[in-house]
Amino acid sequence: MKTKMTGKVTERSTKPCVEDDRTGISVESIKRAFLDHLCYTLGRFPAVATRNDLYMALAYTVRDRLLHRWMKTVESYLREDVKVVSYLSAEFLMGPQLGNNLINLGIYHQVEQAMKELGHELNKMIAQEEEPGLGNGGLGRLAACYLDSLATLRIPAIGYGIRYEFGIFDQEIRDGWQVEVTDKWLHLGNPWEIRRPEITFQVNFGGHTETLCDGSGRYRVRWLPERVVRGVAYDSPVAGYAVNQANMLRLFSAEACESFDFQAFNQGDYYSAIDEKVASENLTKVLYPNDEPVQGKRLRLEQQYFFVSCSLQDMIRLHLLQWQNLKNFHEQYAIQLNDTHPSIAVAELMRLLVDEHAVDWDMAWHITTNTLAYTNHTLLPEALEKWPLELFASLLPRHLEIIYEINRRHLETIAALHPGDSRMLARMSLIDETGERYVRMAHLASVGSHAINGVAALHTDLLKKDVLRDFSRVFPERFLNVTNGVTPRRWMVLANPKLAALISSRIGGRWISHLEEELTKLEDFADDREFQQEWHSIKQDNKLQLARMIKARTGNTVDIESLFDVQVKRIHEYKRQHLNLLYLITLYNRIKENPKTAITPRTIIFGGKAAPGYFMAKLIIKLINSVAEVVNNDPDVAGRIRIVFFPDFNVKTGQWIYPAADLSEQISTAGKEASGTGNMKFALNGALTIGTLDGANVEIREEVGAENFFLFGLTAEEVNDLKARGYNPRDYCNGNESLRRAIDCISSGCFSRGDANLFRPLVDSLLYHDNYLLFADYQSYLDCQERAAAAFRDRSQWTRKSILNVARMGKFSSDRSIREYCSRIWGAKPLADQIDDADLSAAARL
Ligand code: F58
Repeated sequence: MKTKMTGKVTERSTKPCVEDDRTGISVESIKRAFLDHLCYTLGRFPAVATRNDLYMALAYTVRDRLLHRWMKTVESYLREDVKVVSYLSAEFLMGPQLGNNLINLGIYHQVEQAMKELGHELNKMIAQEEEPGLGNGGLGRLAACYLDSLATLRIPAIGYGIRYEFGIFDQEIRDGWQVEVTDKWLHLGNPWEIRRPEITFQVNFGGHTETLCDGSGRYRVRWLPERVVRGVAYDSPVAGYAVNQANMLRLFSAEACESFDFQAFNQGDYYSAIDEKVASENLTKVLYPNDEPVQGKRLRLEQQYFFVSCSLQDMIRLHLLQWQNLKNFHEQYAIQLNDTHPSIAVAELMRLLVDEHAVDWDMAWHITTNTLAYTNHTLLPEALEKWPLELFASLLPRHLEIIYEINRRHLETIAALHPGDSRMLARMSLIDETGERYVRMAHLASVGSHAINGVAALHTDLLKKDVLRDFSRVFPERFLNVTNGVTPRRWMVLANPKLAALISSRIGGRWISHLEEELTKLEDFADDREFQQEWHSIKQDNKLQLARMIKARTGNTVDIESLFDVQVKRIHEYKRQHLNLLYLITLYNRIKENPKTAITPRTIIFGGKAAPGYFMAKLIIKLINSVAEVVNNDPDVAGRIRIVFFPDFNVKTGQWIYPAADLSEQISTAGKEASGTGNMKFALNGALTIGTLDGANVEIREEVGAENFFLFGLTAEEVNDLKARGYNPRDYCNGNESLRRAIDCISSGCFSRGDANLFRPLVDSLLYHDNYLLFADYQSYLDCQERAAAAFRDRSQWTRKSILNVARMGKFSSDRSIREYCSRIWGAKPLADQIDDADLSAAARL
């Protein structure tokens, strides 16, 4: 230990004046602050501190610096009378915070040095952090990237969501099967959040409504709930990159309104007295781990309403701190609905305005529709949320009344525009009455929003043609596309520091916050042999690092000279991990037929979680592991193909995996993947893509150039045509010898120790349905893989393509997406002033 445990400046300090230990960013200040937190926040002295203590002390040190910026930011909100963006999302997949915060605050190197001087390794402290897995996949991670960009662009914004006690499960692989283990991300404490016991809101459930006339003779409705839950805010600061600004993620946790039911307690029934407490707290206990909506689960609707109500009440509270009434609410707030999960906001904002704040209906509707905007993230019809009417009525009786009234007016408008078209009315109604009755949440969101967007050009097109066709015809002006993006701070600077440094060495560091303008400058170096060499050797370093992780987590040894061919994403039939497998089985069969066959050595890395109740997805994981076991252990293969299933793919492991990939698998059936964002993370880290014309792949290919992208498969239109003509997968199978052999292999038990039944459901589903057209795309995929393999053999050409890919990927920064949301949907502007140290007292109120 080189420094005394004291808040005073040490003898070794060279600075004449002492920096504030809560805000200072010199090595000395950081050391003092760290030791101070270790001692006085955690009650530990260095000699007995565990790795977690060290991580916590450092996290608190960093948080102080974030809070300082956050308070300054809030102060300038108040001063500048700004419009605030509220991003409502049931999921925020933030990933580990420490490393990212160090980068955004620009103190990575000072902190590394400070820790080194105290005898600690920063890397290990960063690795100690449990990631908050409060999301399932792309949608939740997109929300996190957007928070990063909002702060970086200095847009006043708040992320609103749910503080799940258990996030997405941890995945273990046992005997080749996925096993779900509960994610106890809070068990060692969460140093980033601040609980705000005084920022709480009541949320009602159930009961009934009654009408009354208020003092001024107005008709009013009162909701008499059966149950009341309290939502408590937890805030985590979100720093922008290289700016003096921090925004906030505000997550709500459910608590009982009274700790005990005193009546039951007095009667001596202790257990039923705490029943209600337990029931209330269950509300935010666990994230639903599905990548499709769980239809009809009461708790899920409770979660959605709970966080939406808390968030809207919070915005109204903040608004009324500054304004006398709510008439200009839509001028002060832009609320983005991240898919339909928060779409109950349409009815809740109306309820709060009309019932609680006595705003008349028309004015309330004007405010609501001008505040809300809706992003759709899926085209899969089965993924569109709808709630059984009975369930909805029993939980949210007042909201159903409001929805009926919205619907009445909405259908009146449609009827006036399309007289006599009763089928159109039925299709556009907020209530699905074709069988069991449902509330259609995408319809509710579309009617209640002034803007509706898809997340990639193709997706928005298909949305307009298909899922929301009627709405796009009636309200064409509401529809627009905002292609997704990812933050280069986490996905390049943090995940791939060596590549980031190499890029900066040639084009300077401005690219980190101006990706679109700056990254193209790399094109000049694509043919530079020395640069290619450096580029390649960084890829090899990243592959080596991943190889070590693979060894540690799976026991597999992989060769870093082989092509690292990676498919990491949720496991889903439409994403077609099993198409990748069919290719691998085909390669294997070729080797078995002729062990001398020349093939480009490949390491195929899969990763991803399956929804716990999604049988077919779990069977795909089992099949990957079963094929891996046979192929990896066959001496004929002689290391030319290695298949690895990397367990527990999440943000943290993603940060190791993307930078190490040579080839990125984006092979969904065209028309099914709304955008994809993994495709962007891979390409920004120098992987080439093998993919279909689906989601954002289309735009990635346009940007990087057709010659730098391995394209295969049917287009979305061809998929539809083929299905319309009548698709028979067996014809494809019988007509293609190598496909037939691959399928035979699986069904005869080659990969299941002779058990012909294990994979039968998968094989049968392909042979008899093949909903995602694997067989139709099989040959094209095979040919394309061969082209990729051949290209990889020419290192210099491959590296050139890799450089060009990165150079041309600037469009896919989430900064560009957020700029588009700001100008085209939200009408939000960056803060004008660079924040100074003005009086912070007003900020303290928030
Ligand atoms: C994803 N959706 C899309 N949903 O599949 C992907 O194409 C897109 O890039 C991404 O959104 C971001 O726009 C997605 O991740 C979910 O995880 C939902 C979670 C809640 C239940 C329903 C699915």
